[in-house]
Amino acid sequence: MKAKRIIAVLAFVIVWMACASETPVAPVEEEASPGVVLSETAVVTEGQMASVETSVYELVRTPLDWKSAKKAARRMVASGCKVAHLATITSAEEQAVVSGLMTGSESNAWLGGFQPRGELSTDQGWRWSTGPRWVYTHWANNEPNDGEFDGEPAIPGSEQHLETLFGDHPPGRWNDAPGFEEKFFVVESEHCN
Ligand SMILES: [Ca+2]
Ligand SMILES: [Ca+2]
Ligand SMILES: [Ca+2]
Repeated sequence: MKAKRIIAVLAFVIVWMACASETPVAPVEEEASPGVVLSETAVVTEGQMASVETSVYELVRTPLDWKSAKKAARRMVASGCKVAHLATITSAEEQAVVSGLMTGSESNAWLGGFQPRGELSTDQGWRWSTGPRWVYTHWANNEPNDGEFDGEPAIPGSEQHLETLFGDHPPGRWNDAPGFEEKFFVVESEHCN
């Protein structure tokens, strides 16, 4: 009797294990379409989208500091694309698309450009967070300036992050700004269908 019972228990365990191993495991997917909560700090409320070649650009109207925007952007891959990041602008063609987005914006927006901490020259050392060479630029008049205006001297190292201007500046021109300021940001998704 005891042996039969043990065999029955063993059979049950084997069947249970077989079933368990066949249970499909749901794939873990990160939803990143506009309108979803992306993290504790970033909620996409409404975006405008435009595209050039295989990239898609989106203006995200959620003010974040530069570092938080950089982090949030990586999780905001547009539908049909493979990766996303704060926009890197390496041609006039790309700039035209971003200028178009900024024409309809109500605030300035972060791009993926920055100067490393400790770079005290105003116009040297600029780079893109995703690596492409810094060649094309689209600075507004008298920028970058590390905060110099109206006779106030520049404070070297005070403006190390890149924003694109909205409204009458004219839209799309670049400015160096302090990274702690909270601004809209432009996300570029790449390798899109
Ligand atoms: Ca780009
Ligand atoms: Ca600077
Ligand atoms: Ca500036």
